[in-house]
Amino acid sequence: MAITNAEIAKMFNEYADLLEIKGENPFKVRAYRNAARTVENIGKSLEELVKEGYDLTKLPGIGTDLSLYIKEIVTTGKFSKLEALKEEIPPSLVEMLSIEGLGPKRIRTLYEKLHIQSMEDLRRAAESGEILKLPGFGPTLVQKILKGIRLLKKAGHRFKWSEAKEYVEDLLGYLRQIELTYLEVAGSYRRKKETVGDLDILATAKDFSEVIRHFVKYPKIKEVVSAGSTRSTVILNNDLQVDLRSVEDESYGSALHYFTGSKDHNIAVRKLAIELGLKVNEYGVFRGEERIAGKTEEEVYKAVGLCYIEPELRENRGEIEACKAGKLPKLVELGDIRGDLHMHTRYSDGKNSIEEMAMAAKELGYDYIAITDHSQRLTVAKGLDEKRALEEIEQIRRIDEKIDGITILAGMEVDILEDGSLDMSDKVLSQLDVVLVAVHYKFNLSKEQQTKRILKAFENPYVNILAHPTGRMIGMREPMELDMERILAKAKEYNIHMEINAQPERLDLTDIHAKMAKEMGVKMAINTDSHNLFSLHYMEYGVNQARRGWCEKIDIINTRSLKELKKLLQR
Ligand code: DGT
Ligand code: CA
Ligand code: CA
Repeated sequence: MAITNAEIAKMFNEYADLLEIKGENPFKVRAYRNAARTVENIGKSLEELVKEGYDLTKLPGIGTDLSLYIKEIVTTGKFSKLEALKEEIPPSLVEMLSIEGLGPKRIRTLYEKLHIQSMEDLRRAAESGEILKLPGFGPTLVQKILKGIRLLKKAGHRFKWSEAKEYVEDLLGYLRQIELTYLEVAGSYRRKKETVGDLDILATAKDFSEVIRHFVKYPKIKEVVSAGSTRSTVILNNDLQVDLRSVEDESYGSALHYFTGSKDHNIAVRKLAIELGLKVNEYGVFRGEERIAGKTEEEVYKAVGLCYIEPELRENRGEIEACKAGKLPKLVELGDIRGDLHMHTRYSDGKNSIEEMAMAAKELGYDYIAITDHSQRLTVAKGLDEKRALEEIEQIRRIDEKIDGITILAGMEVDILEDGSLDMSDKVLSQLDVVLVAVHYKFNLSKEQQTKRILKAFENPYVNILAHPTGRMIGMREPMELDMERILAKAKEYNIHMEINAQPERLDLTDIHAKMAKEMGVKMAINTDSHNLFSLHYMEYGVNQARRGWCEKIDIINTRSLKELKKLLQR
């Protein structure tokens, strides 16, 4: 693992902070800070100096001990003394260092005098005014501390990809008002992760300082955290952090690759490079001093003996091996989708009529949709009893007859009851074109019970699709405990398909489960579960998740023609 001087300096500074919090000898603390400064400023890679056998003690401020620590860090990537010290000190105290106004000395005072060990302790002491009694702690500082705690809390918050997208589109539009050579959002956003921590934007331009000046004037900014010559960080009104960076055009591909991540993917790529005697970083691929690639990502991959890998696959979950074996998937695309097999109407808890949903889907260019209102147990959703179900089927048939250019399939989202039986009679199920089954209550059964419940439901011969299989709601509800492998094996046996539910807070199956399903030969349907005609476009989020799950067109049943789909809906 290559390590930069900046990373080494950071470790020494962190170590100095911890020593200071601990109340160690100030001379010792200063020695590490000096060493950090030296490391930052030598202008030559310490890693290379160590490789060349250079005597590090010749560097200012580096004695025998420090030279050994540098060697340790360069060879292992770790500073064991720092790791050990971290064990000793409550992690919250370290976290407090990121609060503006709190340095190691003040944190030590808080710990010693008021026994503050957690953020909660700190907040209470700040709010009660207790902190004011300490020497050097005035009202302005207390306000700063309270604000810092709030910011830290928010930092733990991740944004749904769909939420981030709204901001991204607006922000990119704004940035394009000035002349840019390249502009791209990298990071987890580009990898289409279900949630993103922050946005990492990469841009190049003739005059980058102008880009930064323009960027920090974006109207939706709440706070400009920093604005340097090649880099700026801001917080948007919704608390989403955005990092904007620039590199030279000739490094653009390398920087895009580096900042797209994931970190694990980058590390794996870097390892390959090292085996080839190359060095990869955000500036290029180098053989010695010579840059051999870096303008495009394709070039970077080629230089380390790989083909281009789609961002959604860059998680170090086998993509590098697959590429080498010529087995990378050709990922499904939004344009491959020919219909949507899960949506609700006013017959249950939807907001639009069958006709309105069909017309909206036709606008999207779909060949077919399935109307899948809820069954009776879901009383809050005005679920259908047998009589109303039959009535709706009749309606669907009539409207399908009337509307040209799209086929409306009669379906239903049937509740799986606690004992695994279905909330609708076979008499009704036998008349439907597609039957979705789903769990909507009793999410907390044991893994064994929950798995059995679903497997029991699969035994009903009319079941086609398991909707939102784990029931998770991002940030709100944990997934049910399930033996997914057993469920997928049974699904394969019975020709039942899994849903990738495209609702931004569901995205269920997850990427990992989707990959597992694919590997086990289970097909999936990407469905929006729309409750009004405006959410039919959620399909994009489902496709993102499918792509992260390595799915190809062939793995997804609603990429098929109606005729082929109907075959897949036979058991
Ligand atoms: P996020 O923001 O938490 O959703 O996830 P990312 O993947 O966007 O991570 P972020 O914003 O911390 O960093 C953006 C990319 O920069 C990351 O995907 C890979 C690269 N990167 C960041 N830190 C490191 C690092 O320490 N080593 C390597 N190799 N790459 C890094
Ligand atoms: Ca990020
Ligand atoms: Ca970032």
